[in-house]
Amino acid sequence: MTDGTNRAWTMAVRPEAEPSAETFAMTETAIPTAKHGEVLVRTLYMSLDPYMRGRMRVAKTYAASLQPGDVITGEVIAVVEQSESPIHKVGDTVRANIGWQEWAAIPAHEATPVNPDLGPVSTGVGILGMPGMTAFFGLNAVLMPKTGDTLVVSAASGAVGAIVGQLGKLQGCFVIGTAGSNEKCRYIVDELGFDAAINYKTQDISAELARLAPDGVNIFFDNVGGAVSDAVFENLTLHTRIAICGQISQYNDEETAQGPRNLMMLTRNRATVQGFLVYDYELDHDMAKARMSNWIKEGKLKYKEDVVDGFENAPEAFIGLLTGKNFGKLLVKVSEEIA
Ligand code: NAP
Ligand code: FER
Repeated sequence: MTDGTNRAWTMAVRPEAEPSAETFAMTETAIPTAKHGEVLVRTLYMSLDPYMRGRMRVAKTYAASLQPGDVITGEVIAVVEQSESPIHKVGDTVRANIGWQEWAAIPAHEATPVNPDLGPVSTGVGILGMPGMTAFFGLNAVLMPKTGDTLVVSAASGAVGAIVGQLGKLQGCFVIGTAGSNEKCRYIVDELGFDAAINYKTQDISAELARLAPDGVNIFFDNVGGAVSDAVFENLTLHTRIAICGQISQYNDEETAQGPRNLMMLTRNRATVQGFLVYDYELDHDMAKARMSNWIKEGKLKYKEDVVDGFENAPEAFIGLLTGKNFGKLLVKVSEEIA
């Protein structure tokens, strides 16, 4: 039960490189009450995602930067505890952008219902939420795979990458993933059915790609940038298509991003590079969620969650996300469904 306190994590100090414990501060306030048209929600799971690092820097982007003292941005899965709106009733499970906090009173229309028939509610911020939609639309709408294509995906054991590789297999691609440990590499091949994996920390990525894909890489779903991207660029083929989903290897660099360093490879191969954001395809998300939910139920699609227990552990978990400590979609479990 609650003691009436709402804990929140704020950005205390803007990080200059890797975030550290000093980046974050916990605040305690009274749990608010919902006013007319609002709902009071209690957080079950917080989603920790790489984009949050971007919000901590001063940058011109589609979303405003965090200022010192602001609650860290983020989506949560929550339960409605009080409703002053006909849109949601007490006990409903919803997804909401309330940031890293245990409770919030928000306009009812800012809480999105999570359909429990599609899967466990935590998947609403994972495979059936933002990361899953990123995989689905980045692959299908941007890269448009064809049967027989060789697909390379980086950060392949992660929330987005693991889904990209499996969707690629369902579409008849030869799928190679890169990941940062032998355990992650074994997982994507043995459990998820990827054709091959490269440990980018211990193997010569470019040489391995040349061996595994002697005719070159047809499509590349890039989550990391840096040295991994450079190695893939050395193994392109005619008309390779590249989707820039993210560049996590650069997120802790305050300097302006360097590279890519070998753009002539695009010229030689008449290759195409396209960046995209998951929000570009929002109108089609429900269709993709229904389809992916069926594939999960049919055993065609697997997902792994890395659930860290306890609201107080969010900063440490987030720091680990930027160094590969997570294994699967990173979530923080904040409270039980039944309080
Ligand atoms: P995730 O892959 O579950 O976790 C991040 C992983 O990145 C880590 O586990 C780590 O795996 C890898 N990593 C960390 N530092 C790295 C480095 N220096 N070099 C190479 N790999 C590194 O996270 P996610 O949520 O699925 O996000 C993956 C990417 O998608 C991120 O770049 C994110 O920004 C992007 N994204 C983009 C959109 C969009 O709309 N465009 C939406 C969602 C996510 P290893 O152990 O394998 O290194
Ligand atoms: C992400 C990385 C970057 C992401 C969004 C962005 C939703 C957007 C960056 C920008 O607009 O500058 O993982 O996920």
